[in-house]
Formats: sequence, C-alpha cells, structure tokens
Amino acid sequence: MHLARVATRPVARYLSTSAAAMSSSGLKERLTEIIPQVQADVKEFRSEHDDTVIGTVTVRQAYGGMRGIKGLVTETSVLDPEEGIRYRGYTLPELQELLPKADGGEEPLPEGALWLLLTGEIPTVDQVRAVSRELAARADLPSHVADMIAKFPSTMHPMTQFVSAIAALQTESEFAKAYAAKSVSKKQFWELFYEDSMNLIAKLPVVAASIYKNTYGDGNVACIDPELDWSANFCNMMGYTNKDFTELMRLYLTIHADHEGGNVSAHATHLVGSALSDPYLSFAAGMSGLAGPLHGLANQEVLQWLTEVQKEVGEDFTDEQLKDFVWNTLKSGNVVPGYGHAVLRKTDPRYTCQREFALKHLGDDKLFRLVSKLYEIVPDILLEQGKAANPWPNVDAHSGVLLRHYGFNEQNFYTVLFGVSRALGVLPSLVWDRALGLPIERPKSMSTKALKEFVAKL
Ligand code: CMX
Repeated sequence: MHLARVATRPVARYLSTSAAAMSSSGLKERLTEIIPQVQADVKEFRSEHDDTVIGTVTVRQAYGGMRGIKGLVTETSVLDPEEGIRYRGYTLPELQELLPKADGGEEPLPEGALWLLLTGEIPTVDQVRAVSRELAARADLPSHVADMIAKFPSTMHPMTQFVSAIAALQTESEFAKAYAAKSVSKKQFWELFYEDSMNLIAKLPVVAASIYKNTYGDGNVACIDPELDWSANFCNMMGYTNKDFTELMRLYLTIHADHEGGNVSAHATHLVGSALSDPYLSFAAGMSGLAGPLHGLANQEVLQWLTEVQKEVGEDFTDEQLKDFVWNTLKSGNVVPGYGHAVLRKTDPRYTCQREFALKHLGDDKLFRLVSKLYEIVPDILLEQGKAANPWPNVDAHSGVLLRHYGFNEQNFYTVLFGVSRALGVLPSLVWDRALGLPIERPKSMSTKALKEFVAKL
C-alpha cells in the first residue's frame, strides 16, 4: 500500500486571518465605487436593447460545441480570433508595458492583472504592492486542508489533488455561511463573493506548493513572506529561488489568467456559480474542466509529446524526420498538442510572449530549438491535413519548455500552475456575475427528434 509523505512542517502557520481584515489594499473600496456605475450602465443598455438580436443559432452549432454563439456576458476580457486576448481592452504586449513590475523586474506582476480584471483600471505601483500584502495576509490554510494534502497519495494526479483541496477549502466560504444563515441580501452577494475570491486567490499558491512538495519533494513548504509579491512567494514555497524563474512565473501567471467566458474552465466556473454555489465550489468545477487534455492539461501533453519527439529524432534532427513524426501522430489518430484553438485563428499571443521570453533568457536550449523548429513545420502539416480550423500554436505549446529550462521537470504539475493563474480571471468574473445579478444559467437543449420536427416546420 502506498504511504503518503507527510509534511514535516505542515503547510504552515501563516499570518492570522484577522490581519487580512486590517490589510485592505483599497481594491474592494474601488470596486464599491465602480459597481453602481456599471450596474446603471447595464440597466440603461438593457432597457433599450433587451430585444435586439445579436446572432442566430444553426444546427451545426447545436451539435458542434456551441462555437461562436453569443450567449454569455463576461466583463473581464474579450478574445479576438485574429488578435488574441485583451484584458479589459488591453493586449498582452500593452499589459507587459503598463502593469507595475517588481523592483528590478521586467515582467508584469499578476496582482496588477487582478486589479485590472476586477476594476477595468491599470493600478499604480502602490496599489499593486498593497494587493501583494493583502494576499499574503489572507494566505493562511486551515489545518484540515493542509493535513488532507499531506495525506494524498503521490500517485494521485496533481490536478485531482488541486480540485479536491479547493473543494475542501469551502469550509472557509463567507458567502456559504451568510447564505445558510439567511443573513445576506442579493445586493450584498458580490461582496461575499469578493471576500471568498480574494481568500481563495491568496491560498491557491499555498495549496499548489503544498501539493508540489508533498508529491515530488520532502513535504516542507516555506512560510509566506509578507514583503514579497504573490509569484515570488509561490516560487519560494515550491523551492525555486532563481530570479529569472520568478520573473517567468510573473509573466506566466499574468498571461494564463483569462481568455473570455466561453472556454471550459471559465464557463464551468460561471455556470456553477450561477446556481449560487460559492466561489470555492465554482472554481473547483472550473479546475475539473481545466484538467482535460483538450484544455489545460495540454501543457502536460505537449511536454510528453516533445519528449517522445526527442527520443525518436535525437538532437541532430532533420526537417524530414520532424515532419514524419508529426504525420505519424496525426495518422495514429492523435492531435498535435499545443496546436489549434476553438476561437483563435492566428498564433496565440500568449505563445508569442513566451517565445520572446525564451529568446531573451534561454540561449541555445535544445528543447527550445525543437519547439521553434516545430513552429515552422506543424502549421503547414495541419493545413495540408485540412482538418484543424486553426493550424497555429496556442499557449500550451510553449510553457513547458520554459519551465523545463529552469529545472521544473514535473510535467504532471504544469496544469496546476495554469490553474493558479486562471483564478485571477474567472473569480473576478464571478464577482461581476453577482454584482450584475446574473440569474441561474439554463440554456435550452433539444433532442434530435425535437430538432427534426422543429426544422421541418420552418
Ligand atoms: N492536431 C490534430 N487535429 C486537430 C488539432 C490538432 N492540434 N486541432 C484540431 N484538430 C482536429 C480536431 O480534432 C477536429 O477533428 P475531427 O473533425 O476528427 O473531430 C478537427 O480538427 C476540427 O477541429 P477544430 O474545429 O479545428 O478545433 P476544435 O475547436 O474542435 O478544438 C482544440 C479546439 C483546442 C480542442 C483542438 O485544436 C485540439 O485538440 N488541439 C490540441 C489540444 C490543445 O492544444 N489544447 C489546448 C487548447 C488551449 C487551451 O484551452 O488551453
């Protein structure tokens, strides 16, 4: 029987939760000012346009994963098929320029993305530093969650551990407690979703690092340093102190945060939250979706696939050898992981900014050379095969190579990193769902028989 390794210093005595209440960054106060303005704007817009038609639905869309149907409102970001993601109207290169950095750093701090995604405003350096402190103060894990992680078998996939630990954190939900006590009105829902979301975002690096150290290491997790930013603390807790790696994580955690509302992790979080399940349960649902190989798990699949490519073609590969390998992948009925996208029709800008980081920091890294070569080869093959609507690389094609360069070799953990970042997008969306009073989600489904009868009458 497998015996789990137990943390010798269980996942920590961080700062007390009462400190959290005292260390407000001003983010909630700013939201409190903005929300009534947006509520009024939406009310006015809806009073004029509630019956305006914004699209039609075809039989293909009903069977085809609802591609392109405009049926969701997500305030935090919009994805353009050609240009890629914009957080609150800003492209990723713009965010790299505008969001505050760590002292001496060049990459944006994800706390700045969090502020932006919640409020629509680029924060100042002081505001971001205050958010870092507030998150550090909220990071305390309840002992039952620390114990539970310590007892998970190391054979349990890190994403399964992650989902389970997030669900177990639900004991901390202020929304669930207030709702059960019937002590909260609908108007206050967003505030409790905000508190739960901030607490969850603060605790996720501790949860993730605890899973990492219990699965792959000695179980010891460093304590949170309130003077450090969210990413630096996360890296320290996982045992990585290289400055370039911390910079990579700041970039990584910023660019994976949000991809509008229709992707599986965002949509699942939103859908479950619409039943007034609290942010812990909603985010656990979203993370279950992220764990699928066609979504977030693709970053793990990419590394696995690249390892197989390397094994087959060696270091001095030729273009022909790579082409053969890609064709064999397709002929054996598998997808090329890291390529294609349901919405994007060009190279994912999240791929491009990771490539730029690699060009700056990775030198002649062999795996990076392979990934660069595949970028030249794979799109033409996918086009020749003629199935994939988008032959270009997505975010997952590049992330593992960067992590591997810094010795982060545990590829089964990669999707957890993606998940920690995704909280910065989908939880602010959930707060806005409650602020706008969006109802329980319930689209209409039809059977094939009912569809046939419907179209026969047209
Ligand atoms: N390799 C091989 N075939 C691919 C392909 C790829 N990378 N991308 C799409 N196709 C195939 C599809 O499997 C589908 O085949 P069938 O008709 O036999 O079912 C066909 O091309 C049409 O699919 P599509 O409309 O282009 O793509 P979808 O919107 O259905 O799916 C995605 C999008 C991402 C699931 C798909 O491109 C894929 O499987 N890519 C590889 C996995 C991956 O990288 N996922 C990560 C996406 C980013 C993220 O969410 O994190």
